[in-house]
Amino acid sequence: MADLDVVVVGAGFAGIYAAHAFRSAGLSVRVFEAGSGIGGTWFWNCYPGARCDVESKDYSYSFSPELEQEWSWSERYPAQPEVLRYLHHVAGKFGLWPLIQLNTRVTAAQWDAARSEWSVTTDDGAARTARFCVMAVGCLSAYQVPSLPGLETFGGPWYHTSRWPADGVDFTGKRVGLIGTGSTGIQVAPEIAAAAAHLYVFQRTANFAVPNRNRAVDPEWERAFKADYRSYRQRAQESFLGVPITGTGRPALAEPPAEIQRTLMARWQSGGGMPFLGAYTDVLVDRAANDIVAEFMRDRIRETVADPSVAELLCPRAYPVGAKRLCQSDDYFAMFNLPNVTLVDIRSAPISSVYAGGLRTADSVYELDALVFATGFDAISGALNRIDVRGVGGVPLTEKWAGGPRSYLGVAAAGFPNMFIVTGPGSPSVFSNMVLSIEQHVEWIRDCVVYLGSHGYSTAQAKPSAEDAWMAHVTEVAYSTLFPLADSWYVGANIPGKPRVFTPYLGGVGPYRARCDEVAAAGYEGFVLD
Ligand code: NA7
Repeated sequence: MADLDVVVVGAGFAGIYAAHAFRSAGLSVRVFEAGSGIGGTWFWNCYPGARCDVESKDYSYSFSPELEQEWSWSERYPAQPEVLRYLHHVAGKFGLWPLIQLNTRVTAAQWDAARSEWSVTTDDGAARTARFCVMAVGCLSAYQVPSLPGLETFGGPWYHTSRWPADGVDFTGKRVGLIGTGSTGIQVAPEIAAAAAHLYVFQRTANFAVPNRNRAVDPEWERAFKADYRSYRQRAQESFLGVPITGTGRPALAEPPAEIQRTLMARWQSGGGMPFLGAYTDVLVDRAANDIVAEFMRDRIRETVADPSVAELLCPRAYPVGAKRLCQSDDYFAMFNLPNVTLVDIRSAPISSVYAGGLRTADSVYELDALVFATGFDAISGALNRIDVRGVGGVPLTEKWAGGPRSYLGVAAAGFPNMFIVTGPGSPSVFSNMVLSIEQHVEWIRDCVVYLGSHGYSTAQAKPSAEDAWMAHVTEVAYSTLFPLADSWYVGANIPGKPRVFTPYLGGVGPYRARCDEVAAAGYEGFVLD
């Protein structure tokens, strides 16, 4: 008999809720977490300026109305330390600490067909067996540092934003080089600029950013909002993104130009990426509509950045707006007006090497005391591929995914019985409010496990045909939009050699939930139950 009913890998939002959900269903569960604290992505990404780009009222668990009422967020967009405090509160309130083993990295998971159980090995050499293995490893966990020639010779310290020293870094008086201008680079740059003698921002691709208009939560507003929280959550579950936003419901191309400008400006003034991009129905599917919004955003850069040549360099042109994650910042573009900030274009003159005293590009040399990499992640599949997962017949997951990650509904992979993935490839995952999607996935997986037990089954395995059909649907939906036009981490383009597959499901959170419910109601259609 297996040691446990369920092993959960990872103690971020997903693993924490999984611990609660499985235990509440009467199952024995243990969570293994590599970090020395809970929080997953929110534990590791403790760089200055780290902030969620989904509003706190949405980026929070909905499973407990009591939790919902008792917790107060201080800001519209929560900063990393507050997200961690929230997760600690949740773990304490629901008595989850005894279920979580920190400082323990899962290195391997092997399916034992004879015993119908998983054998899970951790880096302390221990092995546990469990009937079910739930991978809650996160979509943005496996960070990447580009292999720059000579990095090992650099005389100063270098950091990746996703492994930031817990006690911070003092850049006072330092010349700092920042590589990476995605969501993370845009958040960390103004913080470094405020302390450093000089900040050099090495930009390969200019990115779009909308203002946050972050602010303290008004207690009056909070009271009124909380009175309606339940029905708000219901609307969120049925929505497209997991956040109920109100668009005009019209295509931009059918709107008079002056009206478009008024609408976009109103949304720009109130801040936030989802309401801005969601203003019109055609922005993410029609290039002409997209161009109107992109030009509006470039105009905002031009009116913010004093030096016209710097402004032009900051104007994104390489991809349709929204096709890469839309960045959010209140101070990134204005930062380039500071005398101690220099923008360096490494698209036209790439970085050639790092040397002891700094960094060389194709046309210049930059003397630096410290380097910061905000260069992103091997997203969605990276964390799972770093575990030696072996399914039926000892087949490695990396072999199954050699042509790109795939799964049925984003939660189960053919050939890997009783293994479930929370927000895996093919799930709305990063294209949704992650917390809401995590709750939906965990509850669906829990219900499946309970169903197996109550119907006398011991295993569930996705059928290859169901997986093929789901991934074909994921691809079809993606290619009906502008998303595949960008070299983004959504398609794995940021990782040299990674197969280009669009894995997040763009069909919407509400329809996805409905499909999952149908599958369950049909006795787990698309699965072989044994
Ligand atoms: P991203 O969005 O993947 O951004 C990484 C940035 O690093 C981006 O500007 C990249 O330029 C740049 N990059 C990556 N590799 C290199 C090399 N080799 N040389 C120069 N520049 C490089 O990661 P983030 O951490 O910012 O955000 C990830 C998600 O977290 C975000 O989408 C939110 O969902 C939260 P590129 O664009 O590839 O030219």
